[in-house]
Amino acid sequence: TTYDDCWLRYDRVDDALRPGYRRRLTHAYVSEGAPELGAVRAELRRGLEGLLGREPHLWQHPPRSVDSFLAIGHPEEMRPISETIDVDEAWNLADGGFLIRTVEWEGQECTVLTASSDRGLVYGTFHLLRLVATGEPIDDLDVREEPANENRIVNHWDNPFRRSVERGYAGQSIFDWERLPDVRERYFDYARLLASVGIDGVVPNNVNTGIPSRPTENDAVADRAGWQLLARENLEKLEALASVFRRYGIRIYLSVNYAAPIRLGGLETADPLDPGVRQWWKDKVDEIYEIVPDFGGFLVKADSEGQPGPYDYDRSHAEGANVLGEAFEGHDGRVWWRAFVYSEHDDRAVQAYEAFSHIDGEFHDNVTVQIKNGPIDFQPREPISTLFGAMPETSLGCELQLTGEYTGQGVHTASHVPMWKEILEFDTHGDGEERTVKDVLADVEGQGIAGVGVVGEDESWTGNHLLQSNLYGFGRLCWDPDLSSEEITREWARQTFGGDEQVVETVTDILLDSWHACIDYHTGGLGLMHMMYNGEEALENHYDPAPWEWPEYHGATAEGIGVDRTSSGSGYAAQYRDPLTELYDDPESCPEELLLFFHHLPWEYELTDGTTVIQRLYDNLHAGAATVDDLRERWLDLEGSVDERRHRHVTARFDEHALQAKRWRDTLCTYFYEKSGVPDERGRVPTE
Ligand code: BDP
Repeated sequence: TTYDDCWLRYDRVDDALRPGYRRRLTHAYVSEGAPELGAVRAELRRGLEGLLGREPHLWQHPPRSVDSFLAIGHPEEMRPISETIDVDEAWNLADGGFLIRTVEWEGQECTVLTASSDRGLVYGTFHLLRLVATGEPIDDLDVREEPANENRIVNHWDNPFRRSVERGYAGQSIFDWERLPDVRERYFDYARLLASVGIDGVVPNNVNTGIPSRPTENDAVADRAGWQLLARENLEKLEALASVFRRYGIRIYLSVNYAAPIRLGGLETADPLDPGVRQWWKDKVDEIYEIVPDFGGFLVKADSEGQPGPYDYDRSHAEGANVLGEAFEGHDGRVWWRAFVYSEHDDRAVQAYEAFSHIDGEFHDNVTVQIKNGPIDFQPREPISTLFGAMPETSLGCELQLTGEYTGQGVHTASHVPMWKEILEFDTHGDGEERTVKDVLADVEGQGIAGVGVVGEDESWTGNHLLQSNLYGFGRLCWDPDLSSEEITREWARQTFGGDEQVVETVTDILLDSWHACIDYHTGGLGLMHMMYNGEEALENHYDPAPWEWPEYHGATAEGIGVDRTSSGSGYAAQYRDPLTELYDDPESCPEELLLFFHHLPWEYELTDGTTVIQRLYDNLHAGAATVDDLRERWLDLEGSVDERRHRHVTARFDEHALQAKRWRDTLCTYFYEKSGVPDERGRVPTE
């Protein structure tokens, strides 16, 4: 292949460990039947050949002449499993869960891998291969794993046909609709990457299904936008894609356009209460299932940024979503309805809550409301969306962004894993007691986590080799939000860069330190955000600094900075449950890292340690850029320990990252100085 294997490199394990692994894994008795078991066998061959230098012998019955073997299958299908494992325990595992145990069977040692579902066997296989790839012992296994989140989905913002990727920084879309139903090797490899970390759903097309995101002058493909994927001829293509992902236990979904009954069905209206519209959606969903029997469902961006929706007919979002939910009755599918909706309110932070909190409990069972982690838009750090504490009667999904739209776009090394940890661990105080976002999510049926995709045609998949860790970390956290950022990052580094401890430690530390640096040089670290350049629509860049462009987001004036979002200001703080409202309302108790998100304060307002707001901004902006220099140095020190190709690639990214961090630092420092007239105590910010 010409593209990278990411964390599935399966580099040869240490000589000292190899004999032990070989003994246990060279003979494998694997059940047959489901397409997933074909994937299990193929991965064992590929993985063990790489790791152990020898392909395993695959058996269709228990191998008798060997001391030790691996058995993979469903609890009742295979005697070495049914006779050594509590079959009920295995059947009762949540979908995707698996057991791996070391047992003795008829005088032979046996490593048993079993699950309640075919995808569980796939996950278990990847888990076992990961243990080997990270040098863990496998002689006495007792593993029981179940996913914490029921749905773990990647949302691609890929524009079909034109193959551009909205907010994609790693080249063209990997999905080639013109050539489908021909399938590409890349689909298999992508499915393997996803399944290896437990992701079970893929939405291959952009939520913006109607308007092309990057218009060109002669836009011949504008009429071949994502909404057309629902057309019969494209459903055949969809099935070809689904047939690849199905082997890895992954279901395919579609982003749909709310006006599809008009655009595609030729109806006069898309009013959700119109009987003809209801029937049209029902027929369409039935038709999809005839072609794609394990279709996952729809993702909908409605009434948002130019997309049509139920507001066009004066209907609520619950009414809008339920017509789709009903269409899925009798099918195992789900509607993911995004809460990314603006309202009339001046403060954008307030808006999604205004549109959704009052319709809690009104959604059909098979509708999930998908909420972005923060109230603005995937900024380097945001407070956690108030909606997570406000919709106890609704299936909720949390939407995260894997791609670095506002965190350096495939160039900057910015791990999102620590940010996601902070989000999932945040206590919403939902029902008056401790309820973290991860608990809120885990408690209802039909819930899950969705991540906006990051891959493209680039040989590195993600535009920067180190950013593969965000795809890896996303899957691992969806599976087990209790894992620490450090565990996840180490695991990833070990599989991606091999067993040299110095390399693993350095890469892990670089990534763990990268998020704070990113916050500091992009925002000054006190809760400001959205200070990026937008530009002409066709160029929308969101990459360069331009604090003058959207002053309403930072509120800088001659007197002070920040936005009053307290209960008596825009009211955003009042959308939280107690005691959060109180906490954020008072600048004395508001956490410093969000202070200027909630408060407009004088430039020389004193922080707890006596430093002024303006001085802290200068200091943080400088600290962020300095950390990037340091991350770059640490990476440069790995020259010779990391293969040249990847070392050179990441070095080039770091060179640009270091420049860009200084550009942000200098632009923001100068802007704040010009607004405030207060010089930097340490003389770093030019005063003329
Ligand atoms: C935005 C992104 C835009 C997306 C939108 C969304 O910049 O590209 O279409 O979020 O999430 O802010 O729908």
